[in-house]
Amino acid sequence: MDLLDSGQKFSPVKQDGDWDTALQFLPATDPKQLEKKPGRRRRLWMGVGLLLSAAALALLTGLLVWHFHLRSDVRVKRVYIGSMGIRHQRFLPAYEDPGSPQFSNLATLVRQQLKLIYSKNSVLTKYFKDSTVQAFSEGDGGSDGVIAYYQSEFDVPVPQQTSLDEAIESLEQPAGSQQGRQGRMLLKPTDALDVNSVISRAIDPRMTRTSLFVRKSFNVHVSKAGIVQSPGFPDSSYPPNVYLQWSLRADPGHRVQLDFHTLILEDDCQQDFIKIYDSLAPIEHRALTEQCGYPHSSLSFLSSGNVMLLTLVTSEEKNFPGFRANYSQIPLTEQKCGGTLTGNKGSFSSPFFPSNYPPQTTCVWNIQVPEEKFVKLQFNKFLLGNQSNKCPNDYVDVNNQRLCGRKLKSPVITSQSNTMTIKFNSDSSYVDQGFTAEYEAFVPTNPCPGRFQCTNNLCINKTLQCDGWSDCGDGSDEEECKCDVSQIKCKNGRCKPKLWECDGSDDCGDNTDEENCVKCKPGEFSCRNGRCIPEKSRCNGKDDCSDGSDESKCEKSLVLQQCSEFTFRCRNGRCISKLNPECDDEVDCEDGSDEDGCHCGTRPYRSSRIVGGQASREGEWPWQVSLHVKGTGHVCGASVLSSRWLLTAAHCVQDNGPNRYSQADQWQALLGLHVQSQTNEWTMRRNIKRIVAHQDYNRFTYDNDIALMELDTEVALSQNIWPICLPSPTYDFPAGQEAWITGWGATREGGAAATILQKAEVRIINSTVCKSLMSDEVTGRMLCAGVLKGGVDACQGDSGGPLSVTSSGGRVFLAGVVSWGDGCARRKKPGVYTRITKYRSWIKGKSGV
Ligand code: 4AZ
Repeated sequence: MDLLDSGQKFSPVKQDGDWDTALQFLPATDPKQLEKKPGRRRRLWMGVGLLLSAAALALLTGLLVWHFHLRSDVRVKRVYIGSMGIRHQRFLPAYEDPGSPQFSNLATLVRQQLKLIYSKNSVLTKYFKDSTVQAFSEGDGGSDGVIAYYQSEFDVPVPQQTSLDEAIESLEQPAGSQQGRQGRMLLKPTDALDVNSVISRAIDPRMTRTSLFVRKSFNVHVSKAGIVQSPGFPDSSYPPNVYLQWSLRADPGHRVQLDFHTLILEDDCQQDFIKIYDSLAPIEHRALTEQCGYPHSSLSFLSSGNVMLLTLVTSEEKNFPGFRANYSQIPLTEQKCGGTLTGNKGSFSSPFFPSNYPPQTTCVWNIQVPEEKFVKLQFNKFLLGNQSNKCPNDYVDVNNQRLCGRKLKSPVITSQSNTMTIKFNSDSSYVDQGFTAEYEAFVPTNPCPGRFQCTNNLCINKTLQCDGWSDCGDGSDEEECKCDVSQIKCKNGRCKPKLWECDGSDDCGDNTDEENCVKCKPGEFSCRNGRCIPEKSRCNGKDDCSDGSDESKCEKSLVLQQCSEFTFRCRNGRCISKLNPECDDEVDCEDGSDEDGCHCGTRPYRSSRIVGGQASREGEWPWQVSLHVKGTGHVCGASVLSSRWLLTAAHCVQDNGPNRYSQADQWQALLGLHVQSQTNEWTMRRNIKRIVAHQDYNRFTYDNDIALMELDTEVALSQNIWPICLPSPTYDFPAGQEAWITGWGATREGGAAATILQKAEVRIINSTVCKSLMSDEVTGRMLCAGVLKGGVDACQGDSGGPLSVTSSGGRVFLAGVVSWGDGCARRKKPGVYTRITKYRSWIKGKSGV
């Protein structure tokens, strides 16, 4: 279900009476062009009319083709947005007011100067129409410079558009060219202004859409901190078909800082988006970011100078709540990056981390450790734009090797001496969150004293070696292990419990534990039902095994003739072979149903008890709910499925002596809560209208421990309240996969409940192993997760809460609901969860989600 489309409705705001529709600072066409013509009504003439219309259409198409492609004299309007650096010009406060005579005087000089510049190029001078100056700001150089922001309009024959673009770009001279510094050659004795740089780019075409009938600009001084928000926020959605811009100015010698508190726009950036510029005009060259949808990266931005431009463009349909952002200013001198780092270990990060780094910034760190030692360095977070060859934009340079792109953890980089130099560089556009790095000195002959050295040079505790998990990240701690009698030896050298052999899941990582289960010949595939088929018949779209097992877990999605328990069923009833295709941002079903209802499982940008866990950050688990019994307080957890429905455990809603927990009026749900008894503007409190516990819940065995709760009124989804994705019946959560448990339950067996929402990482545990470990029965409708050496688990009060798993595409799916266990966090006693894949159609049937 598309939540924002169906359940949650954000009705478009009525246009505000005082909106300035007259202020046209970007080209817009006449909205009358959009009016529909009245249709023909008389049936008798319909046939004739259709014939004539077809003929007219053909004629019109022909004319248009001739008009635009064959006639070379047809001209189109082309608009360029630019900035001009002017030296030896003091910035006056009156330059901020376009109505002041000082503004007009300087604007006239800039327009003359632009005309002069264009007159020196035959292409530009031929097609130039006019320029307008939109704003001025203080120059980069400080007291004696001004930057003018302008737009120039050209009328150009269609075939000449490219040469016009080239001519405009040729105005920017690369630094170090024959004429010297950028733009310096533009100065002639006749010039009225001392111009030192000119940058122009064609405007983003989405900003000149004909449908944008409202255009408005706001000027904001950020010397006093404040808030900018989209019209109507948070009570109603932003208006359709608008171009809005906020010009943010800090005091000279300061940067503008803009931190988004909330940003919820339409998913399609072609329709609705915000774009932020390191400039007062939307010059593509100075764009810092473009955002749409519900981003979960850092949304805190800094300018390089004292100005920033925020723009919002919306379309006719699908309007969402919009945004709210806090602005402030910080002194330019506040950025302390780079320097000499000494000592045996330490850490450093890109400027302003975890905010996005500012553009046009360079920092250099020199690490110096004692003479007999070498340096090793690891980036823990590394988010520097797109990976590209030679990293021409933003990069980190370590020992003269450039790194860029986005990775979670880098391999360890080592030096061959006691020094290491790291340089960070950002260019003029598109920023990212940056990096954090740790360094450590080591003795080259003994790099990991008392610890195990991974192939990637990481050091880990020796106890983690050969424990079945890959702790190094490159698997080297699980290679060449001596296996004990209770283990099997995988071909790749790893040891795994014998119990995991032939259980249908590849625990070794090279499938050794699943081979030879049925004696199939080499080159054959063993079907789940014991049959042998040629290996090449796997994933060919045909059910060669007759149980479908050869057509599951395929990398490519093929539409299959037959469905099986291992394949994903599209809404049109056809099945596909790809593993976990739902909400992976790739359409696999012919009817697109694998990507329907995917407004779920994403986290807000800000992310930024359980036993053995740690406090989570606010907004990190927006689907987590605290269920309170009125007059008692927190009792159980739950997960948000939609703006109306929650999912919890059936054992939470069973009558217990005098406690009538099965009655909806006993409960209250707190959504968007972080700290118990500390609600804030994001916390929503709702009464419960209806409880639907599973009809086959067994209070002795905890089988079918699942229940739905319907809220009495819908909640608005926000950065702290967001649904988790539900897996389809064939979604695969393999043993060994990482999962997270969250809740306000007890922090040790028999202990007190947590105040701050806790989180802990566990792993999915193989069902055969789990059944052998637990004293009570674990059914196929249950799923085990935990840490077998103990110490990490869900506990009393966490029941009903989510077991969250992040898919390869980055969305979070609900693998389980906290149900039961043998105590809490005991060694070899995993937690037992309700297996959600078994209840997908039950949930759909009862709630419609
Ligand atoms: C409980 O009592 C409970 N260790 C929940 C989970 C677990 C144990 C007890 C799992 O709600």
